[in-house]
Amino acid sequence: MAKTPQALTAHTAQRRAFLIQASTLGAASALGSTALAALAANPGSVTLSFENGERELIAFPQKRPLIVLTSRPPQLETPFAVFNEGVLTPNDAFFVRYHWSGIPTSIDAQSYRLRIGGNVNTPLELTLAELKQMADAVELIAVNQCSGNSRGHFTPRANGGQLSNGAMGNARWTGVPLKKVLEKAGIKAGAVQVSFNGLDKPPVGDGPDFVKALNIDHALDGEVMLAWQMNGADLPLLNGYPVRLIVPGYYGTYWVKHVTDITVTDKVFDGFWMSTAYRIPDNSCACIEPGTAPTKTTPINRFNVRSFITSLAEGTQVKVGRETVVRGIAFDGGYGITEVAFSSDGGNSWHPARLGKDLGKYSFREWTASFKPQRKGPYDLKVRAVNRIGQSQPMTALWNPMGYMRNVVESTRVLAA
Ligand SMILES: Nc1nc2c(c(=O)[nH]1)N[C@H]1C(S)=C(S)[C@@H](COP(=O)(O)O)O[C@H]1N2
Ligand SMILES: [Mo]
Repeated sequence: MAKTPQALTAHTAQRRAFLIQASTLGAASALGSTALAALAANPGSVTLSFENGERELIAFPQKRPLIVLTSRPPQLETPFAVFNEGVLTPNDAFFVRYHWSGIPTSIDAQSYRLRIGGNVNTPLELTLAELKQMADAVELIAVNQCSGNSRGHFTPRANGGQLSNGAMGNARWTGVPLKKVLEKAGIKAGAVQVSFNGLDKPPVGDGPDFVKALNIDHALDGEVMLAWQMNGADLPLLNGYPVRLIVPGYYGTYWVKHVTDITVTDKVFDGFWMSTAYRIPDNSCACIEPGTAPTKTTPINRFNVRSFITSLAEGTQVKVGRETVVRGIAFDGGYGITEVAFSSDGGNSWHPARLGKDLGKYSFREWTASFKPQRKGPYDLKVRAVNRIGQSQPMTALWNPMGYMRNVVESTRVLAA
């Protein structure tokens, strides 16, 4: 396959994949649900806009064709065009991330048990039905985003899966507050953290099992949830059936899937995935000079601010003198997006975008802006969001060795003709 210039983005590749597909089917060339249906028929491949960005699109169980990073275990990225379908990410298009290939391939909801133990008065062992009756069900719209979302766009290259911008998704989660379940078990004095383990395992038994922990106050904040539904349907198997943890505003690494064991600890949990992996430079930008090593690290935590144009792909042609409504999404770690600015001249001048419906401070926030090119030629479109506490996005990428938390202001280059 021909090498793709750096300038192309994931959605250009996606669009090109569709056009190839459309031509083989003799279909019309509107990007949207028709495009995705066409892709489903014969998924093909895409080229992400960084080195070695060629990826297959494959439909795993309960999923439409998604961008494959690895098959064993499944690590699947959402094609970027999906984010323009709506503000909620459909279950069959939601990204998938696992660390170990020992994933459950079928789960019996009848024999599933959730155990709550450790530093508690009354250890519990709950069936799925019992968990669902533990408290009134609550719903929350929240973004799940992998720490390494967009990692493939870093230069110098950062270690880890070379992902474009599709390791994120926004869904309506249904479940019970973790707090209610922990209160039923009764937290003993001296509790420090709560750890979470799921059904998946390292393949050979000698790697560190994937276990994550939250501080006790965080676990009891009333927002962290044990969820069994997303977007009104059972969780897809690959997204954590029958129950997963929802940690609003926090990176996906804490959102443990197929959770079976919740343990209250009386000291800081020191498993590999907390003490060694998923750590960021312990400073205000979580960044260091490219190529250097951090002196002190801390567990990754809340999302920073991000925003994307979803309605126009890189390389799209627009008409001179005609108004185009540009649309996109913005989100942050839960303070809420208060402002989105749009630029059509590479960031020289900025104009406020209109914010769409507020679906809660953990959700994608839709925005629109009008763009009316007055002359022929290329335009560099940019978008930049600000949250309630004034945090925004950098104009140049902040680097760290694992390529976490990328949130640089993105560019979408279009051509007016
Ligand atoms: N059991 C289990 N849960 C897990 C993981 C895992 O490897 N095993 N990976 C975590 C990471 S790093 C991410 S980004 C999210 C991704 O959630 P998704 O696969 O539903 O998109 O799951 C988290 N929960
Ligand atoms: Mo992740």
